[in-house]
Amino acid sequence: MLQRTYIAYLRTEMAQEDPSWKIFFEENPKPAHFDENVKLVQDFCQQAAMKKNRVALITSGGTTVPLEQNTVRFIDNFSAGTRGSASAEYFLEAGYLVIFLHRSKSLEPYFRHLVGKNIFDMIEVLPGNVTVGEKHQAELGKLAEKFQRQRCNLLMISFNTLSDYLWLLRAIAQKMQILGPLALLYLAAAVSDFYIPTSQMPCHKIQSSGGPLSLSLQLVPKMLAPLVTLWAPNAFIISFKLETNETLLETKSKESLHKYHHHVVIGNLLHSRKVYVVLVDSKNPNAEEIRLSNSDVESGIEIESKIVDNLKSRHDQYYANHKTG
Ligand code: PAZ
Repeated sequence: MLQRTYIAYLRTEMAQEDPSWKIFFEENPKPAHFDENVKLVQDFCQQAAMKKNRVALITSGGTTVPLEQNTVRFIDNFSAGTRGSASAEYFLEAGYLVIFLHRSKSLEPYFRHLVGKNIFDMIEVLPGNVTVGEKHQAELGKLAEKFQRQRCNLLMISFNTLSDYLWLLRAIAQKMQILGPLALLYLAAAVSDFYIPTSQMPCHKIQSSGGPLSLSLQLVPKMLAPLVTLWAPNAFIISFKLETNETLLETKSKESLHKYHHHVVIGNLLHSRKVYVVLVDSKNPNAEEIRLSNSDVESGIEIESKIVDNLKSRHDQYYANHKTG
């Protein structure tokens, strides 16, 4: 026990001494509406802490990396927000309050079910009367009922750029400290590993008259280290690892877990992410797999329902251990 505490102390010292993440925040200004958003999060967490509610921070969607300060062009990270928005619904159904930190205009809980549908095909317009068409009533009614039941339990905060995301992630994690082990962080957003510091970005649109463009991108400091040790030291933390090469999936997920010492890494592959994930933790040498069968998929089961079930049990255990010291 003493040895574990000492190791945790050393990690905290190391994260504190590593200047790279601090420099990032010094060099990149905070996003618009930052203070208002942080106040919303603070109030949400204070209410939850008073009622001893569990709160899940879910990050979702991809970050952008602008190439110009007045941004016309940017580099994007792949993610539609399916994982995050679906998971948010399952965490809400499991009794969590949810802070949904998502890329602006990516998929959102409940509303995701309407994407690709034409609202004008769903309504009937008669003189002086607009109603939902009969064949859509059951589906829309069920969705609206679920959303209305959960809307007070859901706080939506949005980002666009990598820098917006990191500023908000740090502030939200810090505000969640008040919840101790009731807090769960589920980091599903696809976050760029490379960026251009504001000081090195041209102010105006890059002109093609300057010839072919060469870009030099800096490495983004690894924020999981300060997140785990300094910003959210008592929270239950889950990160995702996206790979395209199956042979690397488990090793890369384990490497991440051993480097940052958080609780679970969920590995997924770009093309099978909706039906297959591996979960690694520090207690089990073997990874746990979650795989949907064809019949699961046909009956509309989403892999996020199984991921959230699995994580809820792990969080129960973590919370129980924390309480007994
Ligand atoms: O949003 P989506 O469902 O299209 O994709 C989800 C995902 C693949 C971005 C997510 O599961 C994930 O792996 N996020 C972490 C990505 C990363 O390694 O940075």
